[in-house]
Amino acid sequence: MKTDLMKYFTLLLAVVLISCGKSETIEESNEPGSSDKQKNLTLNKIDSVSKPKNVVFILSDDHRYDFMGFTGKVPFLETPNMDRMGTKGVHFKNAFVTTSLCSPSRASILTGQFSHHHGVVDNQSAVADSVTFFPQYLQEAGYKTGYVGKWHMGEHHAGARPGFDYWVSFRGQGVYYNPTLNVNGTEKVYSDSSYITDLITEYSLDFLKEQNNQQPFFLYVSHKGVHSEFQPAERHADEYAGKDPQYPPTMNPKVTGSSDIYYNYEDVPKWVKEQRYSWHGVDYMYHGQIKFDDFYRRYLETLLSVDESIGEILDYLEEEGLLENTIVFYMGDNGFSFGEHGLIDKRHAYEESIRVPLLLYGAQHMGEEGKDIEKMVQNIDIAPSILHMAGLDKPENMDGKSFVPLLHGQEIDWRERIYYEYFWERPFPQTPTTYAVRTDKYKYIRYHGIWDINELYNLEEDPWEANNLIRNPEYKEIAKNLNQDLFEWLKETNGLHIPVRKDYGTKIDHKYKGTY
Ligand SMILES: [Ca+2]
Repeated sequence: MKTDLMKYFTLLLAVVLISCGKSETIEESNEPGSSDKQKNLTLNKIDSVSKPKNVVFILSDDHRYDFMGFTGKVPFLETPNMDRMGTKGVHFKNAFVTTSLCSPSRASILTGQFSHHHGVVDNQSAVADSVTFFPQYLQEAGYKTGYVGKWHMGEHHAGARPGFDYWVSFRGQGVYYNPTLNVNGTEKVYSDSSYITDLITEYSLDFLKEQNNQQPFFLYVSHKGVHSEFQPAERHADEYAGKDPQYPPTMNPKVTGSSDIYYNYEDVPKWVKEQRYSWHGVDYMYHGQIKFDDFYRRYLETLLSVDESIGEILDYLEEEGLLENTIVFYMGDNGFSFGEHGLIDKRHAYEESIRVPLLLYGAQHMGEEGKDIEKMVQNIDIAPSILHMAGLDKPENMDGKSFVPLLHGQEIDWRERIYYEYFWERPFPQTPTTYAVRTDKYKYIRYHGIWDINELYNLEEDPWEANNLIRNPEYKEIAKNLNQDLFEWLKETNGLHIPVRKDYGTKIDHKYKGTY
């Protein structure tokens, strides 16, 4: 087992270094549409909020929306602390990202803006100086703010970014074991098999121990787990050995077994069929170096320490009586496919990629216990919502909207569709530039720059997105309207441009290996 783990670690460390373009960080600023030069950090107050809430925002990496114990998706998976949040707090059952990739999504969370607005469109771009992170407004309003964990927007340093009084982070993706951390400006090198998730928990608790009920606080806990070099804590290694993964019905071109779904493989885009045999496809995943079943089990094992971390933070807040005025968030930065459409990873606009877990706890401020919210919310809503909890109105340049009224069961004008964008990047050339619009019932996906078929799904009848209806005459008007709607959104939000970055990094591309 140890040898296997070492091999796995070495391989995936290489992947991480490559996928992050570590040696060639692109630092660009003032891209069209990304500029918000105004730095007035004073926001209007919301009178109805009598006392600013403390907020702990816990983010995990690549955790898909349904892999939690209480959803029942994976029968043997146990996540008691996510279950505690999901069943006693608030479960947003329809939470989505606007771009399913680490850095762009993280930037959207921190700014309340679409990727084409904040300008972080890939995993290499740094954030322009003109961009404002919502904790900067909290600081201005008198909050004590802390950041612990993965930042991953610009790889050149691990130092403190604007908006935080307390700072613990690392460069880029970091590592699971023996990390080098920047702890409030001091480099700390671990060499004692310290595990990153546990360190993030410890530093988070250190911050919380300095807080009280006198000054409001905000803590951003940003996990490395469960990003794709999946390495569980030693105490969880092999926890799920021998457990069988569930293979989704679209994993193979011909549906087999007990599934009775109709898989319209003829109308699967060519790029999806090709990606099956690539770094991010089930037929040649990680170029043959990892087996699907092991990959699946390690992901779940790695998730266990994230769940424990949530539990430690909840326990501390409860024991200290801080939960009275504190709201805890748990969210993923993007989803992850495990075989759906023959794919692994994220980026694309299928459900497993764009959906994320989103749970809130501290329910005494949010109505009855164990509330499910069906309305579609997105990563761009986090910043306006947390500002709302602090009694602050969102700034005009945020694209998202506070979902706090939904927590209180208020009838408000809410979005009926969500939009999605992903921009092609050189290290993983298998996935094209993608736009999508999704309603409660339909999803329209449009690809840019390739000669391929677009997609339309009836999600109510076809939750697996197995029957592309784009060529079905009965759905032609629906596709046309959604297409028009998509482009109206892009026009209205200044998104009618494709951001191009300087060429960088290594293509993870076995077909045209070594070429420029
Ligand atoms: Ca991620």
